[in-house]
Amino acid sequence: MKNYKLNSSNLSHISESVSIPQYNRSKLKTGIVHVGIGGFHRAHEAFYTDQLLHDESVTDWGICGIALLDFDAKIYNTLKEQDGLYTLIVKELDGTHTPQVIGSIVEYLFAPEAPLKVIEKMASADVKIITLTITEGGYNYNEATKDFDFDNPLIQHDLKHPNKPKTIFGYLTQALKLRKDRGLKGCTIQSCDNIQGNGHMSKRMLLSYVSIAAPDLVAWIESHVSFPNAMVDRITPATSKADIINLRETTGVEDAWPVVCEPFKQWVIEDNFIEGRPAWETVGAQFVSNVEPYEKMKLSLLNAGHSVLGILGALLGYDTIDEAVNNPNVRSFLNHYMDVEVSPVLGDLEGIDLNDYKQSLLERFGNINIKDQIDRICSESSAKIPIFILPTVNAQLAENGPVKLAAFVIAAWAIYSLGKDEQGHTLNIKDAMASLLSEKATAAIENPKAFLEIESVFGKLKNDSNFVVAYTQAYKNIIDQGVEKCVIAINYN
Ligand code: CS2
Repeated sequence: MKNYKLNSSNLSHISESVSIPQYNRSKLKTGIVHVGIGGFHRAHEAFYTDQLLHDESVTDWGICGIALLDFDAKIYNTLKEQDGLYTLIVKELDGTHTPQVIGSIVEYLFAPEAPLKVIEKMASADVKIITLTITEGGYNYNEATKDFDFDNPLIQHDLKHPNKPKTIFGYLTQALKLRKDRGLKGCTIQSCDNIQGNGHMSKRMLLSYVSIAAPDLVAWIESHVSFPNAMVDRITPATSKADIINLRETTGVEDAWPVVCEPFKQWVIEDNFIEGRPAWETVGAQFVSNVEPYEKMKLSLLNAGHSVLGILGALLGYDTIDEAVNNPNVRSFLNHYMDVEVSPVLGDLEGIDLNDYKQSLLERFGNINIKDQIDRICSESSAKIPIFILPTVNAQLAENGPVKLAAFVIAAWAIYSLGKDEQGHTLNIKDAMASLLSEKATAAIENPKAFLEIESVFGKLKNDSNFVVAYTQAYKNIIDQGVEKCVIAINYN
């Protein structure tokens, strides 16, 4: 088999071994600007959109992918060399791989190199939707103040240099200002991040910033921009070297950065698009009037489940989520956490069978082909735990309900933050708050409660005696006996 570099001119050769976009990419208008072109976007929104573009009457919804951070240079360069094309490899449950070339990203920009081009693109009359995957931490929300964090030096930079911004808030403000000044229409800003009420959060954070950066713009945004909430889902591990080699060896496609993902996908979107939208429902997305129950369910079961498996699994020395969930004691812990502490606070989930959902999560976590990295799951836990786990804890505490298992996970996280697993191997901690976490974790050796003092993560949780008692006991037990013995000994009644 001959190898071909993935790019537009090689598509016809590649089509013999892999499915390729069956539509004319050069005819597409860019109707969507997407910020954050990591694996998740390319396995999710860009995939749905690619499916939709196979209907050749759809020509308004090409995507311009924006790499926002310096760190994203590599992905930008890859997309540029490959004319925006990449391979999505679905890792099926039976172990087979289904590779497919995705063509919906038709333009790409590297913000640190071309900030004005990015602002112009976001302000373009053809663009109706700006979508975001900027991670949980990207919204610049401070849990302690429950507000926008103006102390962030990048935000201070953007206030001083509006035409050379570094954050999403600086970019959106300038682009919306141009739209207003030019008498153009507004647009939709659609978050695709794992945050409860992600549309509300985007709106609130953006308006906080605009109220200082460009106060005259606030009212215009309120009447010209919509912020739909959405629940997004598809497990997308980091691509490994083996994935790149395997793709080349089995198909001849040389793709510098393919994306791998599970077969499952879900996108539940609030139908609130002020300037129109693609008919994503024709390719499997669901449009509903209220996304909240779906978001809550996904964040507090799937994402929290991931964090539970990731943190306990890391201490146990595992590398991947399937290893953790396939340990029967850890699995049983997760099952009890979901049933006893999470399910009761989810409220009414009309039309959803919660038991089926939880069962399907265990299957997805257990997919041994996915090999989702525990490192990926535990990265940025300081931004994830407040969204995935603490709302459940707070809801339970408000009702005097059970929090023992969540407290166990937080205690395990405090021990994880010391940087070693139970065998003494170094853990690869990637977290914007890594140094504070490590400092508080060290203080916690003498006084476990010290870890809960990180208010921007835990809020006032340290003042709740029920939680503190359960947490402190769990901390001591894990130090004395290790995670496995503790989870075997836990009394779930
Ligand atoms: C994960 C998510 O980052 C995490 O901790 O839980 O990336 C998860 O895989 C996705 O939200 C799945 O939709």
